[in-house]
Amino acid sequence: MKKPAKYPAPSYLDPRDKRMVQIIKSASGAEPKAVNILGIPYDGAVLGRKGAAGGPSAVRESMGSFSNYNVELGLGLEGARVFDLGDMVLGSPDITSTHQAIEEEVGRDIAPSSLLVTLGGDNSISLPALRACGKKSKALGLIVIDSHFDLRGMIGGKPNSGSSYGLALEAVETLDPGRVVEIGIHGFLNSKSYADKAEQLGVKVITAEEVRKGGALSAARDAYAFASAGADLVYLSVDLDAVDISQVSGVSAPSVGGISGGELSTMVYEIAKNDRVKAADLVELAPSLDPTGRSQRVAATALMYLIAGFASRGSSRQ
Ligand SMILES: [Mn+2]
Repeated sequence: MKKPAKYPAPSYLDPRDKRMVQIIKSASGAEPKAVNILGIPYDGAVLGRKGAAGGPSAVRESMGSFSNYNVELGLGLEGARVFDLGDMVLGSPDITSTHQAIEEEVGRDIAPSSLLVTLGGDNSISLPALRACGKKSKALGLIVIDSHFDLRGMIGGKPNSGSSYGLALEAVETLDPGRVVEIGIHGFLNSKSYADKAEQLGVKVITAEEVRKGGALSAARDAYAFASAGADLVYLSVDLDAVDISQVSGVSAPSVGGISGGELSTMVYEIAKNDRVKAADLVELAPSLDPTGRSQRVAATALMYLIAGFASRGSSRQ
């Protein structure tokens, strides 16, 4: 069961400026050759501060501010096929059964030649989404943009918002750590034990400082080359806490020294241009923790660039 998505009405009507909210349509099921958006308003597994259940509706609200054209990219989204499947209705306090429901829904929503974007929700939702993608692929690749490794195991016998990639590497047979990249790791935010685990597994790490020094475009290209080698499906997972606290404070664990919202947009655009990227998530936005609305704007901007990347597929602009 899903609750229909709600977008704001355009604040003005100008026939020469079609707004993005006039382009996104509701759909009851995933459409082929389209960006399909699914809300997962769940924060029952967050290790820190709650609020991510408000993420999907806050991102949609913020979409009201966008036109459909991007001067820098020379790209218009007027003809883009973008559908919103609505929000999952998740009432159970039980994490395992909630994750099962998410896995089944994501499995249904990966359509041919489409990109599914799930709006979290806490970072725990990446695990059932990866399990669903594992069943759709012979060789799965994973690109993570996050301040944290999230390579933990279960805590108290349960998955949590810091365990998604660690548990996915155990549970998803088609996910080889040699096709996993983590971008944006920085600061005093991770233990040595998990840094060692990443290295031992062969996970590629691109730190926030390396993104600043080498540029977001090159980081995204390196990451995609690594994650897609031999893969038939690549999953992109974006934890908004990768972005510096000056732009994103509305997350469970805000970080100083993170990447910028612009760098995030550049990276998700570059990665989403590739056909094999069939699913992505934007997680951890907790709008109640940022009354300025800035964090939700960063998240909505990242969604715009994911849509733009998809719309650029097959064009000469690649
Ligand atoms: Mn994180």
